[in-house]
Amino acid sequence: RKISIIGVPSDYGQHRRGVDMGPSAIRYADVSERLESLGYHVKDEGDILVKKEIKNSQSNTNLENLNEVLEVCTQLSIKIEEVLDQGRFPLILGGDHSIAIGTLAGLTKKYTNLGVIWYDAHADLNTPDTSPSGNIHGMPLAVGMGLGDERLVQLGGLGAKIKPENIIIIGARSVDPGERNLIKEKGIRVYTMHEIDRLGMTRVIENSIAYLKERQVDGVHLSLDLDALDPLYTPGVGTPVPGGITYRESHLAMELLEEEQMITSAEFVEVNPILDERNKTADTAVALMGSLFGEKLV
Ligand code: DIR
Ligand code: MN
Ligand code: MN
Ligand code: MN
Repeated sequence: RKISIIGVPSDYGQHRRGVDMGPSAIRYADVSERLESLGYHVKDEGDILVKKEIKNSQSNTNLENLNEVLEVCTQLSIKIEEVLDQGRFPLILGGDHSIAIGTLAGLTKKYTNLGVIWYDAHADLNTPDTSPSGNIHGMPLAVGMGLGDERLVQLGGLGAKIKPENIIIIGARSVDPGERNLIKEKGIRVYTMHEIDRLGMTRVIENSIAYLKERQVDGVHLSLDLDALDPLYTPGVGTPVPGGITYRESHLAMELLEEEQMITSAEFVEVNPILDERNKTADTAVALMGSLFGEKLV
């Protein structure tokens, strides 16, 4: 029961500054204390070094800040490998969701049939060809499958890291046309808000667990974008989308995953304290971590 916290103060995957302060906001919300109180040995590994450069707002590419994202993700993947070698649970604090490219690269040094639960309002399945924004935070899941820019795909090892049939997206309600095509083409399992409303979160998670067991995964990574929740609960995100998952549904999801003891790594991303209301979004992130790591009222 050892957890390593890794902060990744990067905002290079999108256009809104401030998300680089996410790790600070989450630490301010007492993440270490919360997890220690549950009996874990928590080591805060500090932050991955992210050089602060003046972003080129004039840039006109479909891969914004590519070199910076590559550098951050390379370092992160190395750090995660190190933490896994020590037998510790990697808990990554973002930063925008582009960091997941590094996370997946690091994790798949150990896990060869990794399952991924992508808790997000978005599918993050764009490639430079389909991206409407050029923002790399909209691409990490595609990169994980080996699609998109070669430099991103080759990061930390050869090619695809995860199989499309090992991915489950939960909470989607803003999906771009290219992403929709990819979901259909690859048969990726998606629980949109419609399915969450219809089945209820209990069945969504139970079905997800059964699905991943059937896939015989050797680990499951939870990549939780705080914009999966309704902006009512997590206003401090760069791309809020109304009609999201509730606070209680999210706790329930974490509690059900904890019961199953299936999650082997997690990341909480897109916390932007500049856009937030009195650190509400970081507080919610830490509360959800509490449930994910076994907090019980009685
Ligand atoms: C959009 C937004 N699909 C894009 N993506 C976001 O830019 O590719 N992902 N916000 O979290
Ligand atoms: Mn731009
Ligand atoms: Mn995302
Ligand atoms: Mn999102």
